[in-house]
Amino acid sequence: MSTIAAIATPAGRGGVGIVRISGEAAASIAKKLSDQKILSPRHVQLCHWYDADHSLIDSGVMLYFQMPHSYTGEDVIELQAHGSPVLLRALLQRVFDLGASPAEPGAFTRRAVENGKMDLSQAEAVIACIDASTLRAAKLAQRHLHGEFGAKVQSLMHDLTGAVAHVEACLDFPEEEIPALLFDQIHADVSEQLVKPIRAWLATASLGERLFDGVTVAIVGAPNVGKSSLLNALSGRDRAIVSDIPGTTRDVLEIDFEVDGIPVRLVDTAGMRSSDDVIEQEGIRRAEVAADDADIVLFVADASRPETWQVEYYADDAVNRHEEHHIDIKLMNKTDLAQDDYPEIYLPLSAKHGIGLDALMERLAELLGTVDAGEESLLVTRSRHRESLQLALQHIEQGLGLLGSEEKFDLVALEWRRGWTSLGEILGIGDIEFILDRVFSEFCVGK
Ligand SMILES: Nc1nc2c(ncn2[C@@H]2O[C@H](COP(=O)(O)OP(=O)(O)OP(=O)(O)O)[C@@H](O)[C@H]2O)c(=O)[nH]1
Ligand SMILES: [Mg+2]
Repeated sequence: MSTIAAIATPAGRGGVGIVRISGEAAASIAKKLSDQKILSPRHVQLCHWYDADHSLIDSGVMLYFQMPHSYTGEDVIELQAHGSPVLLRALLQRVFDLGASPAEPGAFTRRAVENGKMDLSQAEAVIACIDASTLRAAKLAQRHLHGEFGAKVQSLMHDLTGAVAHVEACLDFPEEEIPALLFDQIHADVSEQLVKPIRAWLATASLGERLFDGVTVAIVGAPNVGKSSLLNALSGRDRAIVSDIPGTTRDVLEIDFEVDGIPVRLVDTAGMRSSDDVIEQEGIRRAEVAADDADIVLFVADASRPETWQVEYYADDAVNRHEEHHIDIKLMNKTDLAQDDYPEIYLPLSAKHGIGLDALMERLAELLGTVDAGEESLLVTRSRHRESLQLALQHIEQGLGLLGSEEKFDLVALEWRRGWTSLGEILGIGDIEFILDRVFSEFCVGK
């Protein structure tokens, strides 16, 4: 494999910038580049790095990780230079001139997988760690990185191998010699050790994926009910313009916050009503789209104006298809002004005085399924893993269905082998070139 190099720190200025080199030529490139002619593995070496004309590019710290004790499993050099984009580019160019080639996104981690340093699910945890936007998600990714997730897949694969072995052993015997009870036992074992846990595991996927992908929550309702006030109150920032003039918000406004560690994009929209104003009409149209696209829709009404309570209030309006929207939570705002009887379905709120926000957060958490997360380390967090688990389950269940009929042992074994392959794909076992391409396309350069 060629020797690769890239800047591992993010683009832009910073205190320190790192150039990473991995491969056979890494050490010799480092020696040619610097005034340090003896590399000492796992030691911090202060050095100067020079250009071809012997002019100084930068000075800093060099680290040498000798194979196989490195991230990639190859010889790795890290040059910790000043975080100047121009100097880092010059340093990297010099490394290229000395024989390294540019690293593709994720190339270092891909080599780590190919050299057996980590399995594919751990490599995905690396990107998940980097991409996580809440601490809960980042901590979960850390646990996957340390192999708890992979270990569970391996134990399923182990149990499935056992089941295949049992079935295949039966193939070698004439039917009449196989005790009928044996099949009941295999059936029970596979149901208990594989079907049940995989089903339970798959049930965690919606929360797991949400922790990383996040959800969108749209706030809709009539003008002047306090939608923008709610956005400000929830985010704790004075972000949206609030006024007593109906039709204040005309555009769609988004802010990011979190509910129980789930990243939430909160979307404020224009109040819905019929309007002759073309700009307001466009705002209302965008509000419709935002509500359509949202995972969760909050409907806000004004306690002091009963005409804003009914979602049907909008129904006769040509521009408004509000009734068609799926509304998840109905909120009665301005309960500080009026306590009139309103339908029980509404959660009471006063966005202006911060009342009712905790109950709203609780309801949101409930809807997002964050409660009862159970064993966090075992959450399925990636669609790729979910798809492989679903496929594995399908094959295992198909095999189970065939188990009753004795002529079909070979088909049972075949289905279960397919199931095994699907599980293996999660860890990157088997013919995985296309899976590697899919996984590593999501990485950044230098990782
Ligand atoms: N008394 C009281 N007034 C509130 C409350 N929430 C909002 N208001 C007031 O209601 C008015 C409208 O609030 P906004 O947040 O701008 O309402 P909106 O729904 O975003 O209005 P549009 O953008 O026009 O659709 C402002 O004067 C707010 O101060 C509340 O809980 N109690
Ligand atoms: Mg508004």
